[in-house]
Amino acid sequence: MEEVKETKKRMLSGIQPSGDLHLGNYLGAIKNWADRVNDYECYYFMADMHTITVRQEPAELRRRSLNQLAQYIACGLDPEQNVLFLQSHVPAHAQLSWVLNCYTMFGELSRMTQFKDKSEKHHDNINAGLFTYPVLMAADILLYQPDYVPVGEDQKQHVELTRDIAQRFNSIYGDVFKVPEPFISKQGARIYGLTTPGDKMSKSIPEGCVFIMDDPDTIARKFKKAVTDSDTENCVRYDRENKPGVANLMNIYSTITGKSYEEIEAEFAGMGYGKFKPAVGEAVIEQLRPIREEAERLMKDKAYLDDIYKQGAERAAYVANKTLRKVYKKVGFYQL
Ligand code: ATP
Ligand code: LTN
Repeated sequence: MEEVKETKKRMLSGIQPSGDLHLGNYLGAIKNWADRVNDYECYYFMADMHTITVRQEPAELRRRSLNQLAQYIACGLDPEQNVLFLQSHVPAHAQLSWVLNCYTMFGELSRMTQFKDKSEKHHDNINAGLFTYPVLMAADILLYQPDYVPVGEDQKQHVELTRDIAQRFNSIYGDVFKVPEPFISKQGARIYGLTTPGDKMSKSIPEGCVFIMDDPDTIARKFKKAVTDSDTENCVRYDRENKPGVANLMNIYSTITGKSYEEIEAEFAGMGYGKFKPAVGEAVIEQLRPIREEAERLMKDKAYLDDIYKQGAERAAYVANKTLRKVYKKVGFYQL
């Protein structure tokens, strides 16, 4: 099995354990990741070190770091086939980050739009970590020599900076790092808020956000309250421009059932939104039910989750330390 893996391209991505997972995260990201496992060697980690650039409640961070692992596994990320680990369990991330700090320019970091956004949002805590965050992210990536880094559009600038840092380092010391490509999935469903179909589904608008741990009644209620459209047509028809709420519900329904928009229109012809909204809710409830139940079961099994994190950290550290040793040697750190 290991031999087959060697020939696969490698993928790596980080996820901040900063909130509960929702339907947007699931349909837009995790479900696709789970489907990729046969084609790539995949590394996914919880970026807990990144979350403290913004103040966190320590007990909450600890809880989410474990619960999110349970939720990712329940969503289909098999811990045997994917390397799943917690960033702070692999010290090489912090170690390489320091070295890369010395190969990253102040001007480059000043241009990062996320830094500008976050320092506006958290103007009372513009700490140095917020500024050097992209360097830690570059270290996260380069340690594993991945071919691709699947990220959302908002992280593309950070992956491009990572490429620049890798190329700069390589031009001085030879081929130390693989220069990775960002992997921005085009067909990745973009799910919008149920109450705000103009904005992406987000935990910051909880009324319109379906969390994967929501119970069936809560999900049904959220779908009942979903915004459809302000015309009087009351007809299930795909029109993203004029009927964004209906289009969003159709997209959710289509992604879950595999039905095309035409099939959905035919299925609900003459029925109106009163029937359509609960039907989408029902499909989501049934899709999430086994995930929630499995996550609940795993969340109670701390020993199992600890073991996954332990194994993940070992597998990750093996690869990461290899790169780190090479870097330390190249920059001239005296080796024992
Ligand atoms: P938010 O904070 O707005 O609730 P998020 O920040 O939790 O969303 P991220 O942590 O940025 O989400 O992203 C995790 C993954 O989920 C990313 O790959 C992102 O593209 C994806 N994602 C997040 N929200 C959506 C959505 N509404 N539709 C599709 N994909 C999404
Ligand atoms: N910055 C990313 C999370 C992240 C990441 C990474 C993604 C941290 N390190 C390495 C890909 C590769 C975010 O906020 N979504």
